Amino acid sequence: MKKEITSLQKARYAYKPKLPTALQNGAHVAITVGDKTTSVADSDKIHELFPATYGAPTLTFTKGDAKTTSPINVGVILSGGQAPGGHNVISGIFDGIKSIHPESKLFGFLGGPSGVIENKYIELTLDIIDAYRNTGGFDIIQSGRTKLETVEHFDATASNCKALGIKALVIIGGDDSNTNAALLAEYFADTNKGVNVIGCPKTIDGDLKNEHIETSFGFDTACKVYSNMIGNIQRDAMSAQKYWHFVKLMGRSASHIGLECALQTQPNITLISEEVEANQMQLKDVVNHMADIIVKRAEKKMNFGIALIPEGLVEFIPEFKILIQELNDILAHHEVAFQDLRSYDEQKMFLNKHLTEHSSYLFNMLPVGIQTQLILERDPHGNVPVSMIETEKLLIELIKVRLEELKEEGKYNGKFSAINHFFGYEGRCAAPSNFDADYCYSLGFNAAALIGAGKTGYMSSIRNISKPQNAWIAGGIPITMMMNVERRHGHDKPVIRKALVELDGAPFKYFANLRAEWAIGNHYLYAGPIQYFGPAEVADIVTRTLELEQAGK
Ligand code: FBP
Repeated sequence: MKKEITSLQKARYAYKPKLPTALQNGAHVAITVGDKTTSVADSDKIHELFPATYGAPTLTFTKGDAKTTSPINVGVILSGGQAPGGHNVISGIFDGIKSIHPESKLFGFLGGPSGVIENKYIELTLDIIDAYRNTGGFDIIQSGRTKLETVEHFDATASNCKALGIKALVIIGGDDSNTNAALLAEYFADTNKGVNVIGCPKTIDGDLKNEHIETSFGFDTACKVYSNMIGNIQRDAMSAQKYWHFVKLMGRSASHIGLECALQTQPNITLISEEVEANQMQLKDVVNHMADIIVKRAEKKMNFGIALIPEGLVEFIPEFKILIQELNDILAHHEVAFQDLRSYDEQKMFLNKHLTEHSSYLFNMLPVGIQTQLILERDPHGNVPVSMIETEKLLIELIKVRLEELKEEGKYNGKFSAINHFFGYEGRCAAPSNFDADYCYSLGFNAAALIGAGKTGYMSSIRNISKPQNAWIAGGIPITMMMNVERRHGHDKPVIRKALVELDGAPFKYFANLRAEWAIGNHYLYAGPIQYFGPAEVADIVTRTLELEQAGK
């Protein structure tokens, strides 16, 4: 049966993503070499761990002249959670290496990093690429969370790449996957494997960013999808005037998604995990803060509202942070013994034996549902699956109790009826916005330029991205520059430093100035669905975060 496609998909196939000027002649570029770099912290340790790749300079590209070169075979891996625009990164790599030499080949390893270890791959031909241009999802080769970490993994990767004549491997991933790209690049350089490694910054979470990586791809589209949904709920709340909607938003640790959606929709309450931590707020403080706003709105006969809750909140509430660290260490150091325990009661006894007194007290106070969610299996990078922790439900229950207390004290006379939502998967595979379509294609094409220049251990970097594409700056950033040492899985590890919401940054300050008004008045904004066609001020807008961060630059 012929595969059916929608009219929109057909129209999107025809969309030609825009490239920065430096890449408009092809992936042959002229290179300006910047200063040697150091890591963001723990430089001695990172230097010691990455002797072959540490300290490389930043690179900036301008248009180059076409040269006679030989074909280059390249491998690509999609790693970690889906993010809109992954297919465009791949089509950018494809078109980029073909611009270097028409006989260059692109191989896609299937199912994430495990594909390269197990040698599962397909050759990505023009027909395949054309069927995925400007589409959402990672289904072209699928993704996975396997961690490339052991020497066996590295050796298998090298020999599988070599068998296909692959000279460079592109890892499209978040902070953890790009950390692994750096480890792989180092190992290959140290052992002269003849395979280079390039990273591309992916994650809807928006937490892989710094001076040179201004945003990770997918954040723009995902936030626009969630903001549209939040706007729709706000309209419903205004219409019915009877529900409080508690919306948990994906984003793992950082609250970038929550903050961006707040800027796009102006809801009544938005919790920012980084602020909760900075103010050392305990769970009861968070509950009281939310209850206070609910009471104030009830006094104005508004028993409805919207609250946005970042999914990583619990990891930032100091008492929970300690509890989670202790649970991580127990689960990492007693993995086998813990898995052998048959019932939850036995597991709980085991945990209580190893937790400190304070953490054990907190753990036992929590509803059983939350307890079991806190001990769900960590991903291969040691991350707690925060998307599974029903923080929004926990808050609703605790707020109900608090409002009852206030009622008894004669301080509240409203009605609290709450509905919980979780927005995450709804946005991760949306068709990329024009911004993400252009940015991702440019990141991929630029990765081809780094490969053509024979670089390794670099992340593809496109800067100045709140401006039109002609002003975008293409180049490469050594991955080691973004690294520091953090405790993961019970051990100190070199990792890319996560970019959390900066409380002295322009986006947070803008939000903090206005949130009191948003809390009590109804200043809701309705972003509407992503527009792929139409005037630039509707179809090509960037996130408010990027706009505020780059204002005046
Ligand atoms: P990445 O960091 O891999 O980009 O993942 C993003 C994310 O969507 C997080 O926001 C979320 O917590 C997590 O993936 C959920 O992943 P999974 O669906 O594998 O449980």
